[in-house]
Amino acid sequence: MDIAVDSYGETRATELALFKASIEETIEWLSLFGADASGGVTRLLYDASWQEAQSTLAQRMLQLGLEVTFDEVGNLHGILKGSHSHTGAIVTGSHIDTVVHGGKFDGTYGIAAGMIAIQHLWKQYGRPKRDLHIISFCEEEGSRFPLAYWGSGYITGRYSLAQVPEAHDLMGISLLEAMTAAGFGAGTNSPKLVPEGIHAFIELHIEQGAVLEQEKQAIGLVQGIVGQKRLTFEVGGIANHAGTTPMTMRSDALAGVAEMIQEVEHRAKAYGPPLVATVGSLEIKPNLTNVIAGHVTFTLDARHANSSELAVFCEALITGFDEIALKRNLALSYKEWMDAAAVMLDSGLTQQVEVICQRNKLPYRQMFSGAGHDAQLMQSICPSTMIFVPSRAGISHSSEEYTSSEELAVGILVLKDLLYELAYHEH
Ligand code: HGY
Ligand code: MN
Ligand code: MN
Repeated sequence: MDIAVDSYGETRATELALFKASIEETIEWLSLFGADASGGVTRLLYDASWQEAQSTLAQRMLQLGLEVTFDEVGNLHGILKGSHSHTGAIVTGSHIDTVVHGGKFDGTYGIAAGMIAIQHLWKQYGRPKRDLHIISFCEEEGSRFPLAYWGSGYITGRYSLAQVPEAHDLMGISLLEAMTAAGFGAGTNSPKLVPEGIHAFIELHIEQGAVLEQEKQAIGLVQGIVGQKRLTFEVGGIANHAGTTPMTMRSDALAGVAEMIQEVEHRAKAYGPPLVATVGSLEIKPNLTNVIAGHVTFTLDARHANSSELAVFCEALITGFDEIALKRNLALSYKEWMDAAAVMLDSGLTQQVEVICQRNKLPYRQMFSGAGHDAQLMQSICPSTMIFVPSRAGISHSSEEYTSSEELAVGILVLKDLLYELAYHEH
């Protein structure tokens, strides 16, 4: 998409070309950490590729001249100290972890863009008034452990090391064990670094949907982020011989779960947008051709722009599951391990971004985010906003995830202007 950024003519065009080259290089470089055979990226909290990505990012931030440190849970902080630090930091950033076989841009873009924007601001305007503070959040996806937003949850007080949540990965390794093995946790030399009195948080991110591309918009102003619940269900039946067990004498856990999954799709379609509900993972035991499944574990991811509607939908769905289990003589239990409330982001910051888009004659639109983000938590401790750039065909959480470098560069231009307004002028 060719964006006419004509307000400053030559200057902005040169800037965009620099941003384009830098973001292309940085995204390609970061995608090497956890590059997998599917052509995607798999970087899970505290695993080897995660450690490599965070430590080499730290090196890059040091080379930029930032003050660099890791906090207790492994969030990476890069700070350009301001002349009036006490007036509250301007924080930007996103998450370094990915889903399994994820894309190169989800999370990574916001970190790389923040580094590029801060580097250019420092060069062009010198030291800011407020600290310019970038965070590479250690975990947002919930891909390795049944727990999400570990990084921003630590910063915002949702999680604390005084009570590390009981969560194990598929290998049975606990969050505490993995964190300790990676050199983090209470009592390590990484400080408890929770930036005090943040003045504003900005997250630049790919849209992960198709709206901006379809409407040929360059920028999405995110008014709010949907609420999200994630639950794991256990369904117990009776493992038995596939050949000798009559159809009328079975407690088939998998047949029961199949009916429950149909129930999810049926109820979600009947409820209507913006509600979405997904069963994304399934584990069958003993998972053999000639054995009736005795136990099935599956997950539910349900989202809605209104938290109480989301709760009503999930309660009704679980009642439906109970009825299916009763009818089929199955045991049903579940654990809700994520409940992120729908949030409205800061309208004042959104208006500032809107004026920047108008000044640079960028096509933009207001929108809601169907994906969860660290900004969803940061809004609980400081005014927060998000800036979206288009995703090709709306694809994300896939090796097909793509945004052109031109579109990424325009996002950096908007981020840079907003950081300039917030950090170099004290309001
Ligand atoms: O799943 C999400 O909404 C986000 O990408 N973590
Ligand atoms: Mn994601
Ligand atoms: Mn993300």
